[in-house]
This record gives sequence, structure tokens and C-alpha cells, in this order.
Amino acid sequence: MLFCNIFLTLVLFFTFQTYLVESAETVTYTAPHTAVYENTDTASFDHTYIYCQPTFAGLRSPLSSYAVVTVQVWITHGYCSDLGLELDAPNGDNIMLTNRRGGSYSNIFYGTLFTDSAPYSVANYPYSGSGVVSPLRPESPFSTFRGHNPNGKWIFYFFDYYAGYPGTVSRTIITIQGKISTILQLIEKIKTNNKSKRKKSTVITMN
Ligand SMILES: [Ca+2]
Repeated sequence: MLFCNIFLTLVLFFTFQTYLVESAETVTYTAPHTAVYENTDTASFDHTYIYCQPTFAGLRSPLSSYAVVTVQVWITHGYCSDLGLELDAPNGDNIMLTNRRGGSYSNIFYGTLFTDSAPYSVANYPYSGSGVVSPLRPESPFSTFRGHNPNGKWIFYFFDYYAGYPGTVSRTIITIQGKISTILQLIEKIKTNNKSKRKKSTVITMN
């Protein structure tokens, strides 16, 4: 099995790869800490991989421990377990969003939002038919990227591991939200105040 995976990887890397065109992509900054990358290029792939390279700039670094990263994809595919999706951060950290999931069903990932807050993981969702499943947690959490500089070039890969049944991607959205929500900010403030009070109290007791 290991040999099989290595062989497939080698075949994929020596196969022609396509970059989703830059003219179809935009990055929108809605706040100093939030960026939305969207690529509407359409490309088909079978037994190869394609990719896009969003570049983010001006985000607060490092990503806070509350940062939320999500990815939404629109991929038509007749046999979804052919697929692998991988997101690489500028520092080289990477996670798999899906790795050979969805069995023989079609179009499971046509509109899927991958988010750490989804009730089901892509790995344990009870797939029982064709059609979009959303939202899903990725194979490894997006929180992997917290604590690192989000600015720079990210790479998002679309793999198709087996010949036959091509995939077609028509839209990709990657969102990085580094800003702490108002409620979380309030909770943090209360925690900080409580710690401060406890420290003062300890000092008084010792004196
Ligand atoms: Ca295929």
C-alpha cells in the first residue's frame, strides 16, 4: 500500500499541472485582520493535480489563537474518493481537507464549506448518496495555522489520484479571519481582569 501511494505521488508529480489563472482571482480585505480570496477559474483534472496560489498581505501577524480559516470549494466529480485537497501556509505548514473521502458518490464537494466548527468531519461523515455535503471539518484542523504569520503565498492543491472520472473545479474561496470576535474579546478581558485581581490578592496575602 505504501509503495502504491509513493508510486501514485511520483506519477502525479511528473504529470503536467495547471495553475488556476490569476485573472480569475481576487483578494478582498474587509477589515485589517480579515481577507477573502476567491478564484472563479474553471479547470478540469484527472490523475494529476492543479493548484492556486493566493497571496495575502497586511494581516495581523501572528494569527491569533481565535483566528478562523475556512475553505469553500465547488468541484464536480463522478467518483469523489479520487480527490485530495491540501492547503499549504507560507511557512510550509499544511493540512489535508479531504483525502480519498466520499466513496463512489458524485459531487460531494460541490459547494462544501470546510470549517473547524462543522459537526461532522470529512473522515467520519456517513456518506450515503451523491450531492453536496456541507459543512465538513477537514482531515486536520485549520487551527494548525494559528500562531504563524498568515502573510505571503499560500498554495491550495486539488489532487485527483486515479485515472478515469475527472474533476472540474469552478470556484474556490479561502477566508482568513484573524480578528477576535466581540464576545471572545469580552471573555478574554474578563479572564485578564480576574487574573489581575488574583495576582493582587496574592500579593496582599503575602504581605
Ligand atoms: Ca480520476
